[in-house]
Amino acid sequence: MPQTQSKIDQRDLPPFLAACRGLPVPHTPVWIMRQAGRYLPEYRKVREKADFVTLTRTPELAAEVTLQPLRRFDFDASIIFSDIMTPLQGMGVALDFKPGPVVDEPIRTRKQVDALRPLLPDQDVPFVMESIRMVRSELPSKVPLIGFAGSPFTLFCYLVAGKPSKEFSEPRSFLHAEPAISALLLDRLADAMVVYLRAQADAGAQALMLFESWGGLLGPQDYATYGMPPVRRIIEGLSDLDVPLIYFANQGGANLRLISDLKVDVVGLDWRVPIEDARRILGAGKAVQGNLDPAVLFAPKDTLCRRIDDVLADAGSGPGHIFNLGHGIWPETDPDAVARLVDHVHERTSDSK
Ligand code: 1CP
Repeated sequence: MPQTQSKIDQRDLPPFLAACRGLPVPHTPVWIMRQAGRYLPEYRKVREKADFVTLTRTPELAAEVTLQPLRRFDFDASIIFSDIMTPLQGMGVALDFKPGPVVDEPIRTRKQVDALRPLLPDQDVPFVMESIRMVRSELPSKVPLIGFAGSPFTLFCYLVAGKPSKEFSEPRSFLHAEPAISALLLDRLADAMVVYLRAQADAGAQALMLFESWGGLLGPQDYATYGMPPVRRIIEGLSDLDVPLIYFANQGGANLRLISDLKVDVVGLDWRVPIEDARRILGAGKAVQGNLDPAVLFAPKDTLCRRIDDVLADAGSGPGHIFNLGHGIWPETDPDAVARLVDHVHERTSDSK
C-alpha cells in the first residue's frame, strides 16, 4: 500500500522536481540561468522605469519579471528574481549594483566581520519572501519555483574584493594572509544563508539553489579547506527540509571528486565538463543540471539543435538530468533562440525516458 501511494505521488511531481530526485520524467525539464533579464524586451521595459535594486525590493515588480519568461517559453522551472548580494544588504553591508555588485567598504578586518548583523530574513529582506508568495500564487503547479543564495566563498569574493573581477586576487590572497578572519567570515555567511534559504522554502520555494559561481578559482586543496566547509554547514542546516538542493559548481570540473561528497540532490555543471564524466565522478545518487555554452545560442538553428542533441546524448538516457545553460544567458541573445531551445529539448526527450 505505501508503495502504491509513493508511485502516485511521484507521478504527480512536476518534471523538474522529479528530475531533481533522479526519478523518471515525461520529458527532460529545462530552464535557464538568468532567464529573467536583459535579453527580454519586456524586462528592459520594466528596467526603464525602475532600477535593479527597486526591482528586487518591490514584490509586484520582482514577481512580474520572474513570470515574464514563463509567459513566453515553456520552461519547467522558474527562479525568483533577486540577487546573491541582496541578503548581505540586510546584514548591514552597504553596496550598489553597477551593474555588478560594488561594496562601499570591502571587508578586510576582524572588526568588519564582527560588525555584520546576523540575518533576520523576515525583518531584513521581507520583500524576497513576499515576492516568492506572489509568484507561487500565479505559477501553474507544473512549474516549480526555485529560491537561491550565493555560496559563502562566492559572496566572500565580492565582499573582500569589493567589486566584480575575473581573478579575485584580493579575496584569494586574503584567504592565505588572514585564514582565521576568512574562516570566520565564511562561517558567518553560511549561517546567514541557512536562515535565508529556510525562509525562502517556508515562503514557498520548492527547490533551493546555491550559486558557487567563483568556487572554480580554488584548486582542490583550497576548495577543501575554504570552499567546502561552509557549504557543508549550509547543507546540514537545511537537512530537515524536504526541498531539493542544487549546487551550481561553476568551473568546478577539477573539484568534482570533492563535490561528490556533498549531500546535495543536483550538481549544476558549466560547459567545460563532459556530463558523462561528471556523472561517473558524482555517482548515481546525484542529478545533474546543464550545460550548453550560452554562446551556442548564437548559432544557426540547425547547429543549435545539433548542439542541444549533443548535450542530451552526453547526459545519457538515465533519469536525473535537468537541461540548462552552463552559465547565465547573455543579454545579446535572441529570445527566439531560447524558444527553439526549450521546444527542441521537449520534442527530443518526450516520453523517451
Ligand atoms: O542592470 C541589471 O538589470 C542588473 C543585472 C543583474 C541581474 C538581472 C544583477 C546584478 N543581478 C541580476 C539578477 C540575478 N542575479 C538573478 C536573477 C534570477 C534569474 O536567474 O533569472 C540571479 C540568480 C543572480 C545571481 C547572481 N548574481 C550570481 C550567481 C549566478 C552567476 O551568474 O554566476 C552572481 C555571481 C551575481 C553577482 C552579480 N549581480 C549582478 C551582476 C551583473 C553580477 C555579476 C557580476 C560579475 O560579473 O562578477
